[in-house]
Amino acid sequence: MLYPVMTESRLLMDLSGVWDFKLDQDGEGFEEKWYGRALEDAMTMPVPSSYNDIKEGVDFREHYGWVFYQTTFRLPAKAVQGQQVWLRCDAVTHHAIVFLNGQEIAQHRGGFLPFEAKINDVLEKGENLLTIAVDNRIDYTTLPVGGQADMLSGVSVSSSGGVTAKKRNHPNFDFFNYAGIIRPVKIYTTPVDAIRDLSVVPEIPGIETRRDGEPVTALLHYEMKTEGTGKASVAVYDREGNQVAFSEGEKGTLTISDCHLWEPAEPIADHAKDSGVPEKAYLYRVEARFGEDVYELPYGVRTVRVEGTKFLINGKPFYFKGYGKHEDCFPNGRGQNLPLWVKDLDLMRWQGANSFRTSHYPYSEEMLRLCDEEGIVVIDETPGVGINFDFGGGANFGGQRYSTFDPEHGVQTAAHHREVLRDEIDRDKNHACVVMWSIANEPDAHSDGAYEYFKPLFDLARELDPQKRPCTMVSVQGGGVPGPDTDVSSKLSDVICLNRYYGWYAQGGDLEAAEQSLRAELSRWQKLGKPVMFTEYGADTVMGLHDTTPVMFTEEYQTAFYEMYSRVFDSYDFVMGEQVWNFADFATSQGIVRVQGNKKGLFTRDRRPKLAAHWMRQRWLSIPNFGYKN
Ligand code: BDP
Repeated sequence: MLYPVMTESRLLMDLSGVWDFKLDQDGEGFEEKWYGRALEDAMTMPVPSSYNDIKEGVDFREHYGWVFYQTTFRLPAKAVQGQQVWLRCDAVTHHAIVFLNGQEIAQHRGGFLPFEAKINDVLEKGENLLTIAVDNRIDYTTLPVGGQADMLSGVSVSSSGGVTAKKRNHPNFDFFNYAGIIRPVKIYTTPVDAIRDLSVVPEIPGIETRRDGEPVTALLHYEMKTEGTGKASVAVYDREGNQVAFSEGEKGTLTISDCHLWEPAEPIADHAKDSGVPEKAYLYRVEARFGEDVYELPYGVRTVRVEGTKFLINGKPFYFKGYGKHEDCFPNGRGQNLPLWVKDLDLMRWQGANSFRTSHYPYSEEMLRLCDEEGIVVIDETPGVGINFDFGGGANFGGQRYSTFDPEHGVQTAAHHREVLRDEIDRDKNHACVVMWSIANEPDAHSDGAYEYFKPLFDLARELDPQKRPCTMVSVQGGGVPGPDTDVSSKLSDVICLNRYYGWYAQGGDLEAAEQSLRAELSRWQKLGKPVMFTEYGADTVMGLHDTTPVMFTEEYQTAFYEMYSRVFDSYDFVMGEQVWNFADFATSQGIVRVQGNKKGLFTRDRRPKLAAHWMRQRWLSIPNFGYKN
């Protein structure tokens, strides 16, 4: 699905603002048709934002079920006359039903990807009443997965005698289940004959043997999907606005000679002198035309490929330095926060990082566009998290010991997983920053049924992605002796991505033993001959806790933990990346192992650096983006 932009043929209106809002605590909103008239006794609520922390009280934070959002708008008649008019929701978490003037126009499952509906037939000339009902319930059929009791609380429903005051969500994942209209709602127009999709695939002959600085010719293979009739063409413009390539037809190849490649940015040496737009993250403007319709795309030209134990960007071995992250802040929750995201990328470049993973769901399109522009490399993850019944018992807390993929009692997410993967690739396929798909985070990769569940998803990703990026699934520490023999990612992933907590959840406080286990495991993976990177490793650290002996939770321990892991990574050539857990502290459900959230950030939730952030900065500034391990 194309990101909506304003062009000479398309209008774009953003309905962000303060909307009316009501919790449907007694489950009567649909029966009473709240969507058919102005919401009674409504309160104010910003859009976009999660609603949970905006208003005070447990009823908001722990709400279970539906809420209703409502706003009104009028469209300028002349501007929409003779045009297709679309309403687009960038993300509504997790399940949405959209009504316009009392009529249902869209339903959508999944909280992190866009959906849209053509609204011409329902639009009124004067005021239009838009209502979005949002459900935050998660269970065995949703992604992320909800379980039967809190994964983190350590208190099962059965051991409390089955007593629960109110129905609640029980996330089988370690981040707060923020909900609401978390990204903008937009209206856009297109002419009747219109471009519906555009995909652009780079090919750079000779890239693998090219020396830095040598001129390159790039071929861009493009394909448009259109509706109606019209003449199609695509042009490419450089940063100065010069046309550098042109081709006619809905499908074709554009040739850019002396092409500027898109490359990950260098760290910012001097923030005051930095222009903000890294020279290396070069973006062209691709302009597609079909009849009267015009669509444009910022586009970076680069190649990505795995060869042996190397991850090649533009034919050169890239070393990932960065983080697992979250879209998380106070009080927006997972709601769009442009100032924070720009700040985050600046902090990354301050720290010498070059990448992050969109743990554990697709991030906002605004963020990916920023990463294209700022030269930050992204591993793009689906919301496939919590597909693991071994995990803290959260999904399996009654003591049943069902297997994750048990056909009757296990997860029922396979069809939805295909749906989100399809939509995510469709949305993000053109981003230069996206270099790999992560199909799931820490699924149960050891049980019977894991291969059968994941193989079709890998096949689907490889089939759908026009750029054929590498695919991975992020491996959990578990399943007996961790390593390639028990973990199906060894068969499926192009890059082995490990989340490891030796020195924290295992061998907590004993970094010497942790180092031995880490080395032992790495030598097991080495035999596979695939690239290995760490997508999580970290220690909870409460800012301000210090000790002369590095003990758990202190800033000294976090630093010692990262020193140990870094030493180990440096001694294995096939380890081609390190992404710490986490960029910043973040909110989680309540539980006995979380002190107001997960504290494994290098930065606090309000982005102040812990001791280890400075240590990591020294390390990463000395590691080049390319050729670190040759
Ligand atoms: C891993 C998960 C991540 C958690 C992290 C932790 O992938 O979501 O937040 O561990 O426990 O299991 O900090």
